[in-house]
Amino acid sequence: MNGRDLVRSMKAVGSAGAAQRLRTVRAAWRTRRADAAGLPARGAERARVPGPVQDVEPGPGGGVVRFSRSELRITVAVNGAVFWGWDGAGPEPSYALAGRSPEPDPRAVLEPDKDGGWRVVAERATVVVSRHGAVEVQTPGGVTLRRDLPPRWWEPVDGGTARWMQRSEVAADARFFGLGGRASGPRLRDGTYRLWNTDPGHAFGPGDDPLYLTMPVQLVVADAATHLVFHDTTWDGTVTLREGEEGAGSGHDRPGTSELRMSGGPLRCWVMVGTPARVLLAWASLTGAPALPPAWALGYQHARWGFGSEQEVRRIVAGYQERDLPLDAVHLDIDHYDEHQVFTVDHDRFPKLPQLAEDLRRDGVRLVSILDPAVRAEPGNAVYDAGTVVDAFVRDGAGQLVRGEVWPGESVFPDFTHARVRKWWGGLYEERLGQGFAGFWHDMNEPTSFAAFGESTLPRSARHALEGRGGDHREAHNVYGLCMARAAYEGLRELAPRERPFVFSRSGWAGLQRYGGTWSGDVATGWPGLRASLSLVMGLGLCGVPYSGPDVGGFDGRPSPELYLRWFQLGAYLPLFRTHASLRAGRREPWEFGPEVLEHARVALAERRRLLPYFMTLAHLARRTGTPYVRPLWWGIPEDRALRDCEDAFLLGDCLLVAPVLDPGADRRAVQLPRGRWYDTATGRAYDGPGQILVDAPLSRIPVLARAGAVLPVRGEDGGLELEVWAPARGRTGGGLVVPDAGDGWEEPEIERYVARRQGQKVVVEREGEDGVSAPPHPVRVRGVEER
Ligand code: NBV
Repeated sequence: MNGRDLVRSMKAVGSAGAAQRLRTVRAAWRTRRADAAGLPARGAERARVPGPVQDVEPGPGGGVVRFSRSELRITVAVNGAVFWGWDGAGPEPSYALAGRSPEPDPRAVLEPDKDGGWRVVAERATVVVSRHGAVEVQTPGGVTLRRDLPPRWWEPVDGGTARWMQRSEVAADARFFGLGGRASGPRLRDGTYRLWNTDPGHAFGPGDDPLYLTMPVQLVVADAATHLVFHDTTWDGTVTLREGEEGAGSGHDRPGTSELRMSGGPLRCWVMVGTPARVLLAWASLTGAPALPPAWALGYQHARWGFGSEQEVRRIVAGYQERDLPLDAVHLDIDHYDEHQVFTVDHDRFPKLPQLAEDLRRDGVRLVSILDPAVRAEPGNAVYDAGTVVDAFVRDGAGQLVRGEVWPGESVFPDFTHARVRKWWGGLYEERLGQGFAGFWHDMNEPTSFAAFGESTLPRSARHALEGRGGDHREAHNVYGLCMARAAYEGLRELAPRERPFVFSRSGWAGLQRYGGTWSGDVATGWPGLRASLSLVMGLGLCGVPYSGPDVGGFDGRPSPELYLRWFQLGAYLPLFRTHASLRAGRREPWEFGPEVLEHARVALAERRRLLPYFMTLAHLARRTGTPYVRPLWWGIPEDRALRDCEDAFLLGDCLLVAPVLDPGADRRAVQLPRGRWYDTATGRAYDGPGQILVDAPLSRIPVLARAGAVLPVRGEDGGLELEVWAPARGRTGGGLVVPDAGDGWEEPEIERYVARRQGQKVVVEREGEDGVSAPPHPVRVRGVEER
């Protein structure tokens, strides 16, 4: 009896739990054994610092500064980003970069600084290198944003990868954001955050760290400027953050600190300085424009692990239709596979999947398929056999296939760091397209292999191609999900060239946005989980991945009707709006929580549908500028310190401020307003920021405020585009951008620009074009004219 048969027969006799335990113990044991044999033992180490400066060699965009025991290469790129790398590290090769490294800016030159140091002066930042290798980033006006102390390496005496540490100081008033998807943010408090994509193995809450999608990206917001720093190293590491403190009265300021410890990989980083918008623009130009989701992926989607059968899917879709609730997509989880094997269908329970897909599509509902990377290691399994032919699976140092334990049983893992493997895997989506799936949901791609103790992933000694350079899982782990997303995206572009691919992935790394989005993984059902889900969306957006959203209602258990509703209302304003839950959890259809919740959920669904043109516009703007749809309140005013600390509300684009209810029993809540006039969209009442206001938040809705002067595209009652315009305050003007829907292909719609101004009691809206202004080609609805 092989392992899978054993697992099956144990399941059959009702001991699935024991079977699971057996699998996990076996996997953990394998991992340990593999690493003991495959990784060099860590012997004695020698510490190293750069030492004193020796000489310099100017080069394009900067140059090389040589120290007695290392050298530092600095290059200012044409997009304004600054690169530096120690020990000869250059910007390439890199998994984060969208293509080649940007060209050096010829205007930036290396020049002597005081005390024997050197500096590079660029348009947006000055980089000063001290005699002993401290590196300071300053604003063009000379204010220090970040000071990196000389790095320190620890090199194994017998050769091998050095680990290193980089300690940095930031302004006392600075706040840290980013590091990928973090449950306890978006503002990252004092603590240590690990850089190692991890399936926590249980539904997570704010205390769980790390999660599925980490990245060495910090966005640091301070009075003087915002900067983004990206350490382009895929290895395991930790970042210890400590916010600074400003000296009161005559006291001194204590700077904030960041201490990055990496277990290997190059010590190199990119820094971008400016406003948040500028910084994210530079980041997107470096790591790639966010993929534009098809319009339906901006609607409402419903998933569940365990729909179980075609009839059940039809029954649920009919449930939405009977109640006249909009639904744009249904997601099928691993239970529609044949014995959990990816790229298969359980024909007993899903006998006519293409027919189901076609019927749903006729009703405007797309089907989305989950995809796990693990492939059952069994001859006769078509995916395994085909993968074996192209030598697709990860091997160990001895050339043996690395086996893990995942849903299909004993499994092997495609090595997505190999172009040939990506090509093969991408081609497999043809089967999915043939089944009628329109979108793809990548799961378990940290990658996860069950383990009872130790780490639930591949052994660190597992070998990977790493694009021909060769290396092991220590280096490949964090980019496994990213490379799987790339395989899918590139495959789909070939298989269905006329449609924009829709891929979202649980794991990923810097640059994931090029291929698609993500979701928050298995968030725990509870009020803390609700809060964590907002933290993840905001944090990921600030790292350049703008499309994400939580499992509305939480992944496990059963939310109270109130919690479900509040989650639903928040989800309606997030890019990915999807209800989903575990096999073992309660149901998540909006009618499962009583008639009152259903009516309020209906309102949220209708509002989401009404806002679709706005979401489409935000998706286009994210693609063109890197600006996330969901932004922290400080986005346009990073110098407003009260906003920097505000984590329970967000801006949806330029026009709306959404203040979700995150606590039980609340029927009003405080909202921290940025400066300017804001209208409560439910009551029309105007408020003037900055400052804190108290607004009603009855169960029927969460507070949403519109910025005075905003012009936002909405769907009119006849389905056509309308402009909703919020009256500018007297003496002020407003405006907005609209990118009309151009279908799910590649057509590039033109951005429409509108201006709004007040003429007495009237509000005039005009379209700005190259030849002057004209009347808008869409109906206009003005709101908020009657002032309080
Ligand atoms: O495929 C089953 C689930 C899925 O529903 C969920 O969204 C993923 O995050 N998956 C994890 C694997 C099992 C988790 C216990």
